[in-house]
Amino acid sequence: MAVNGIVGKSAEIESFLEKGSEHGSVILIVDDELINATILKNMLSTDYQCILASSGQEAVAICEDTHIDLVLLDMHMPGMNGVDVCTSLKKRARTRSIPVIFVTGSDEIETQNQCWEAGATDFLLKPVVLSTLLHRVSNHLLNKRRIELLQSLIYKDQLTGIYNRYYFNNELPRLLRQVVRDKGNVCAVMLDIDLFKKYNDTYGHVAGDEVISGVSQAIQKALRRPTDSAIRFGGEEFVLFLPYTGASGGQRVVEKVLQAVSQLQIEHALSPHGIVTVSAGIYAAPADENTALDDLISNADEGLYEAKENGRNRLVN
Ligand code: GH3
Ligand code: MG
Ligand code: MG
Ligand code: MG
Repeated sequence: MAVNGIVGKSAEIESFLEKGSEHGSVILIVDDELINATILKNMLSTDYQCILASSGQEAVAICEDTHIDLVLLDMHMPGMNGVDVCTSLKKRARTRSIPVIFVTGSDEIETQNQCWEAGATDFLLKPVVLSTLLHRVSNHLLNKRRIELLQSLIYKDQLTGIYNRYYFNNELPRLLRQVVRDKGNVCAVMLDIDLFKKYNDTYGHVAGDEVISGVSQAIQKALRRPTDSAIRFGGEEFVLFLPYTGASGGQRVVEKVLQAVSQLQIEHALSPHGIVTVSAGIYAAPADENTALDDLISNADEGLYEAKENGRNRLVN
C-alpha cells in the first residue's frame, strides 16, 4: 500500500498496522567493539536488515545518508559517545524521528539519565536478553510506523498524495530553521496550472481533478533530493520548497517540472499550446534569521504573476 493518499482504505490501514509488518526494517547497530555488534546482529538478522557502525561519527553519517528505521546505540565509545550521537540525531530534521535504543553495560543512574535527556527512546542493559530485545525493537518499529501513518494522513492531500497546506504550515518553518542553522540557500517555487478554468469548463471537474493528480505526480518525479518537498498549496497551485538550493539549481528543477508536465501531453483545446501547461515563479536566497516563509512565497508569487503576464508555460526568477 502506498502510504500516500490512502484515506478511506480502512482494511489496508489495519493490515498496515498489524504487528509483524515492520519486518525487513533497517536497523543500525552502533558499537566500537565488533563482537558486541555482531552478537546483536545475530539476534536480529532473521527479521531485520542490520547495518553496523563502529563509531559515533560513522553512525551519524549513515543516518544522514541512508534510510534507517531504528538505532541500537552503545554508550561508551571513543570520540563521539552514545549520548553525543543521540543528541546529534535528535537535532537534525532528517533523523530526529528515528527511535534510538541505548544498549549498555552501565547500570549507573547518572548514565541512564544522560541517555533519556539526549532523547533516548528506550534502554537495554547488557547482557541483552533475546526475547526482550526482539519485543522492544518490534514495539518501537510499530510505533514509528503508526506515527508515520498518522503523519501521512494529516500531511498528505487526498486527491494527489503530495503534501498539503497543513504540512506547509506545520513542518516548513522547522525545515527552514534547519537551513538557517546550516547557513544554506533556500529556494521557493510557486507553480500554477495554466488556463485551468477553461479546462474545467471544457472537460468537466472530474477530468480537471485527474489533471491536478497527473501534474502532481509529474512534479513529484522531477524532484530529486530527499530534502525537497512539493505541496498542494491551493486548488491548482503548488509550492516547491527546495532547501540547500540556489537560483540556478532551482531553475533546473523547475525546467524539469515544466518539461514533465508538457510530456504528459494532456489535451487542452483552449490553450494556445493545445496541451496542459504550468507557469512558475522562483525565488532563491541565502537563509538567515530574517528569512520568513511568507516572504519566500510572496516573492515566488511575484515571479508567477510575471510568468502568467508573459504568456504562461514558463518560469520567472
Ligand atoms: P491562469 O493561467 O491565469 O492560472 O488561469 P486559470 O484559469 O488557471 O486561473 P486560476 O488559476 O485563477 O483558476 C483556478 C481554477 O482552478 C479555478 C477552479 O475552477 C479550478 N480549480 C481549483 N481547484 C480545483 C480542484 O480541486 N479541482 C478542479 N477540477 N478544479 C479546481
Ligand atoms: Mg563501547
Ligand atoms: Mg491557474
Ligand atoms: Mg490558480
